[in-house]
Amino acid sequence: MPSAGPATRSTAAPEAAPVSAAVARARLRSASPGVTANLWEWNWVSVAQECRTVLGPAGYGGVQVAPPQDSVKRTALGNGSDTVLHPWWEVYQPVRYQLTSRMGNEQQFQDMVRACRRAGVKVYVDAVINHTTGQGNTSYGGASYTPYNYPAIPYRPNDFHFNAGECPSSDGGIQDFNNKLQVFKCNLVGLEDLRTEQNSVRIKLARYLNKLIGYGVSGFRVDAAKHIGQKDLDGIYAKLNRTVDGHKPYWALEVLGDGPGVLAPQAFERNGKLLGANGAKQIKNAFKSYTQERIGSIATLEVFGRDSGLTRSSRTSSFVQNHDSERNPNDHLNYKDGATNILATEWLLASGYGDPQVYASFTWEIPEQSPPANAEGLITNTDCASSQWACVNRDPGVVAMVGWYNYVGKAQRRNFYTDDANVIAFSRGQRGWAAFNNGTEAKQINVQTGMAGGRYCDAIHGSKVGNRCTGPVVRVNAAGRATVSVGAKDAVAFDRLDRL
Ligand code: ARE
Repeated sequence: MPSAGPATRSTAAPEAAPVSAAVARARLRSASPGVTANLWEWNWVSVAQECRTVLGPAGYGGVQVAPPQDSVKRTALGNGSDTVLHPWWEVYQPVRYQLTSRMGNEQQFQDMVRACRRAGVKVYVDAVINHTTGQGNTSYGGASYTPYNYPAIPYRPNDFHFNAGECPSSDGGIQDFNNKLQVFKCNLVGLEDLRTEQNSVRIKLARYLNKLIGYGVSGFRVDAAKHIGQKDLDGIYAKLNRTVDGHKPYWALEVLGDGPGVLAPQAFERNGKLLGANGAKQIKNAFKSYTQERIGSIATLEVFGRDSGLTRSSRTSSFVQNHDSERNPNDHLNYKDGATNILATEWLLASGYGDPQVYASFTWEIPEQSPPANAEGLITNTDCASSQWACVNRDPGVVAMVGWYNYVGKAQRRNFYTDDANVIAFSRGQRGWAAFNNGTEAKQINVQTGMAGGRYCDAIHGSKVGNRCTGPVVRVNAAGRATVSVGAKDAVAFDRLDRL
């Protein structure tokens, strides 16, 4: 008997049952981040609250937060089109390693880490260690500094490539992103480039990161890692302590673009995990192409990963977007893509590629817009009910796929089906099955699911309560086949735990 017709998505936030201490402990023991929520530029109070009420209960293994160190605080607008006093990017300009940022102070940061860990959610920090600031003389925490001189750390002029005469470009900046010396030793968009080959600089950076590790942080997204280079990254990493859970810290390197040779993301696979920015581009090209209608075809996603030219799955932190790429909508999906963005996020969680991240942040009209903040630039509490925030991490379908991800584990993809247009489906071993329809019409498919015969509750639109399902039920016959309706821009998914 065919399943019920395509169901409508619910928009309610997930029910929150707090995580028990035993479950939290078991999750923290794992060296893998599981599914991470990238709550970019949420303040620490809001991250803590989200860990307790949403991330922990939903089974997210980690949360990634924005750069927590003290940063430049702009005091005046620049010239021309500069209309935002406190653009989001202030936090990428370190001036001191005290945690006095737009997101909160050092005590609030520590409280956040504690609250998240208590909910079984590990904390990953965006580490800006390639450079200091490139402008200003005022910081959120009240540090004083001048160009190439940061007394609080301290960094002195000779701690920078530019002053040491090591940057070969005419203006001290990176003019050619394919030139090794420029990429490693010149200033990225005017940001003062640290001499990371120097032991005294490495010691100061490691001291900062080890402080975070001491607070319970489990690893890092390394900002501008390409500009630090393989050797210096290893030199810094070697100085890092183990995490409080006893693991070497997670180390995800931001190596963008398709630079030649040593500058390619693949050339850093031995030095850490790589941010899957090129993968995010392929995801966008599949889900939303360049045609007039901007409707993509996801049939291509049968191949995704090393075989489509990306870094290896085991070396990748994968995502549909991050804070940079969401501002580049020609190449990447973002929250403005609505159902397509949710569907792509659900697919990523099912795909088995990389350590998947779900991105959730504030909404914006112009790319440099500040996050919701007070007049001083301090970020105000996240309010998912307001149109100022896009809490993709709470979407019920996304939450369902976090549970699905946790259950299927590393099971191999099997039973791949595609109509060669815009519907794909596959199982992960015999543990779970999912279908994705990126088209604008509902579609009924008859497929081999690879699952044991029985009735399954579709986790995207319902949940199993006792032996009943609050949403549509999929009937899998004794041979593993099922007839399933998949709604337009929608998914159907179940794992063995969803069997009625
Ligand atoms: C801001 C102003 C600048 C000003 C500067 C210093 O915009 O005009 O000169 O401050 O005063 C973010 C923003 C920047 C901002 C910066 C500091 O994006 O606009 O500058 O914060 O506040 C390359 C790097 C890659 C880097 C991108 C931006 O390889 O690492 O450029 N991305 C990271 C972050 C950014 C962040 C920084 C680094 C700096 O994710 O959010 O900048 O901390 C090709 C190349 C890539 C290149 C890419 C650029 O693909 O191969 O290497 O990325 O183009 O699009």
